[in-house]
Amino acid sequence: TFSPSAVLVTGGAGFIGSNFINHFLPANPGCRVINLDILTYAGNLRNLTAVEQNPAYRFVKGDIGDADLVRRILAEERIDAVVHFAAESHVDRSILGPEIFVRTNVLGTQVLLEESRRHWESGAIERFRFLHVSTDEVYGTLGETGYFTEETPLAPNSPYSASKAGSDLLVRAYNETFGLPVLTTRCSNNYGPFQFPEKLIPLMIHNIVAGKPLPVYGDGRNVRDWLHVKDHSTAIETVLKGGKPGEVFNVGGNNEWFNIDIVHLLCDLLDERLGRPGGESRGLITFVKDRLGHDRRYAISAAKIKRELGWEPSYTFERGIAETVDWYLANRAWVDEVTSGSYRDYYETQYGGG
Ligand code: NAD
Ligand code: TDX
Repeated sequence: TFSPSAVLVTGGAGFIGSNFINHFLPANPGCRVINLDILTYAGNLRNLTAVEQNPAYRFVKGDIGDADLVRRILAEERIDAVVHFAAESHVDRSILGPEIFVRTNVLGTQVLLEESRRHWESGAIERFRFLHVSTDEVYGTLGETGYFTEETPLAPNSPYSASKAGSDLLVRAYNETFGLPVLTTRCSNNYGPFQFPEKLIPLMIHNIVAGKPLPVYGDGRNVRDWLHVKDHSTAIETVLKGGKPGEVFNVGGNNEWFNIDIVHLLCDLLDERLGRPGGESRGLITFVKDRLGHDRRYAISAAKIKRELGWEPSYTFERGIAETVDWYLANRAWVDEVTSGSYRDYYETQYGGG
């Protein structure tokens, strides 16, 4: 197995990246983590207060598309692994403005790959791994049955997923063409602490607490497979250490839900915690215009990572969602902070205020 000594994490101030660092750093004493993040609306250093004093941790504010900066970090820190989270990640934003998705997700990944290749070919380090964090959305959409496997052809439907698929193909090409030791993970929908309240679960929690309308797209019968972000973090660590370079690993929770059922569940959990009469929050549900190009169903087979690397999720959904609801209730200051300013502008464009 591969055990890195200095990991460059990109996008480590975002939802999954920060959860990954909070897990990985204490679990791997002796390994340094350098977090490169440009701090867009989605990046928040408050997600990292648990590690900021750790001498093995360093934050660098900057752009993955800045080749000189990336080159300097790789060389000076003697990086032997890159775990690449940095991206524009929200589908609705990609419909409103696709350009930044191509710039960050496609061009940014290309810069990281190119600098990684030069660093690795320079012989400065003995071993190297580039782990690219991707999504099940690159496979497109499923009907009522079936699962995405690692062999499912890529068929992205949104500007977001198209930009992620573009990055996946560049990662593949750097392996085929240059022999760069890359790994790709494709995970289903994550939930848990520090998720920006533009995504379904934290948005619904936020609006239920505030007594605001709960915008359910279309008929609410789109299906997503939900995985706790801590389980995603252990999957990434497992693939980084044990995966064979050049390979793709799907990651999922085997946990499919209709959107409307998730919203009902959150309403009921919060009614209980807020001491509201049963059924009250469900009254906030508002069916709104469907997302353009809205994928009907995602379902992922995580059989390969289980079979080859022995990874399995540890959270049940029942426990994970209850803990997540409690986390958002206990961390309202975090939510207030990230929902000010530019978030409001976006929210108003997407939902027309409310
Ligand atoms: P996020 O939007 O919460 O965080 C993205 C982070 O990347 C932010 O901290 C942001 O500041 C940073 N970033 C953006 N552009 C950058 C740039 N040019 N240079 C440096 N940093 C930059 O996203 P997330 O939900 O944590 O997702 C992380 C990764 O996981 C993404 O690549 C996403 O495609 C993938 N993914 C997400 C999910 C999910 O359910 N959220 C599921 C599967 C895969
Ligand atoms: O207000 C809403 N109402 C609603 O019905 C929002 C925000 C979403 N939805 C629906 C759309 C989707 O069917 O809920 C489902 C989940 O939506 P998102 O939270 O936006 O996630 P999704 O589009 O499935 O993409 C997510 O999972 C895969 C992440 O945002 C991606 O980064 C990841 O790649």
